[in-house]
Amino acid sequence: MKKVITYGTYDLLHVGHINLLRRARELGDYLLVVLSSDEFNAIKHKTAYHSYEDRKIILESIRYVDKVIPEYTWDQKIKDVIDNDIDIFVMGDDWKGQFDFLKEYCEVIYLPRTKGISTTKIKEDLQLGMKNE
Ligand code: C2G
Repeated sequence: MKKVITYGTYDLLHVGHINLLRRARELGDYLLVVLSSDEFNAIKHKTAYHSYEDRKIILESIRYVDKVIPEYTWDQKIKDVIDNDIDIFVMGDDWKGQFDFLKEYCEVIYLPRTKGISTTKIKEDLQLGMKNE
């Protein structure tokens, strides 16, 4: 069984997230999502609208996702890859190169981001009373 791992906040779920999760899952047979805790989001200078618990329930309902565990620090990736017997690490290419240190432990793949959508854009557009054009 080929196991894939990916990380993220996954707040205000949108098609960019789904495209990433679908492509990541299609690279193997099992997808583990390591979901940023509310405390870790603060370290990333992000404030999620949904709590960790709600973001976890939402992710677990997605057909491409097999398991969700918490992300507490920048430094847990090597342990996560080893402990979960991971074959492939996947992130959107806004992170290109940032996680190449994992190549010692698994395949590292950066997938093209989905253009025109982001959680930040959703928040900004809503404040302006706009919809996604
Ligand atoms: N993504 C994407 N296209 C978008 C928006 C996001 O492909 N339009 C991808 C990102 O590249 C990332 C995943 O969706 O791989 C989750 O995005 P975020 O929730 O913004 O994750 P981020 O805050 O980048 O967390 O340790 C790593 C961090 O936890 C990554």
